[in-house]
Amino acid sequence: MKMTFRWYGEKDSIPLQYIKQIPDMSGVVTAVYDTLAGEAWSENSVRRLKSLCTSAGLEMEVIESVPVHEDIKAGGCKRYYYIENYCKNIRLLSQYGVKCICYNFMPVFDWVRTNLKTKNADGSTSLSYDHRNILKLNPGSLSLPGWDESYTKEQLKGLMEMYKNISREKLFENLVYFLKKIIPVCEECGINMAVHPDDPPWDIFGLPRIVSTEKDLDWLFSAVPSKRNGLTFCTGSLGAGMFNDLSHMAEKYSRQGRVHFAHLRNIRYIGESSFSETAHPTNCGSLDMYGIVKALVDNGFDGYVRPDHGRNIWGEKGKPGYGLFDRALGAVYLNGLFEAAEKKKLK
Ligand code: DNO
Repeated sequence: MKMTFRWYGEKDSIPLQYIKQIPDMSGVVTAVYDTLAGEAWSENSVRRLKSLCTSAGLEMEVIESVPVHEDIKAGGCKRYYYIENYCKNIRLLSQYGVKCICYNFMPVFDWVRTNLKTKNADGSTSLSYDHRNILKLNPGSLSLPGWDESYTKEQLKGLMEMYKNISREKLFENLVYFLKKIIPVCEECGINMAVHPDDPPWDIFGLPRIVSTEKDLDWLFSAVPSKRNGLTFCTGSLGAGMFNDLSHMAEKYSRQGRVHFAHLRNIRYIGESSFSETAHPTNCGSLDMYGIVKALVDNGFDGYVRPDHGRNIWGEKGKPGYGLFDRALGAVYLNGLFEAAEKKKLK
């Protein structure tokens, strides 16, 4: 297992040196942010990112994300062009030592929360999602850290219209079409694709979501059997659905060699389809973090891990979910869980 930390490139307020100071940190998970979603990345940008990481003593083996253009998701007429660019990006990244690419296939919107600053009793703040408030949000003015918006606000309306004609089945077909084109390139380049589950794992704003449940994942892996077609096991995303049994899924998909990357964070259920993000430890939320880590380790998981959204603590003014302090605490806690699970396995 390699512990990593998400870094938003040179514009991130967190210096690479601080990330390096987190004990046992192997590298960063990053991306090129100077290019529109769907376009080919420039070699200069990738080279620069890599050299910044290397100078800080950090690896750059995971990219999150290479965004998937809406034309690919919707099966639009320019998808050939965007898939071609995607393949170019895979090839380029492999030349710079990248081993894993995280992406998502959520139409239009990436992860969604209804409140970015929910106050906790201890004075910290967390991201939260209350399903009753979702209809009050204006999709046109939403934006969260890390969203790979491949559209302008003006195009948003058109996109929402276009998706009215796209069923779950069609979306799934488009995902399989995309994977069948790019996986051979991944095989050639030694890159694993790790789809990020829908967050939260249900349809939003009337848009279908198809990477939410065990059934969805089973379909996906049987449609494209190559082991290069894998998963980002995101506990906070899958776990937001009470219907997902995370220890079982961690066991099953790591045994199948599908888990290339894990986002490990905890949430607390505040209703059937509502939750608040918490500190990482099991005792702070509703998910059994040790049970999940143990299931991964016992079943041969040997991929990348990163702590996921943290609370904002100690007065830090970071990007919501992506400050330094709570994520660093999360990394240290997760390293402890892995050490315990790995030693137990050897006994
Ligand atoms: C949210 C992140 C997501 C993730 C993308 C992957 O915090 O986990 O934005 O990076 O869905 O494409």
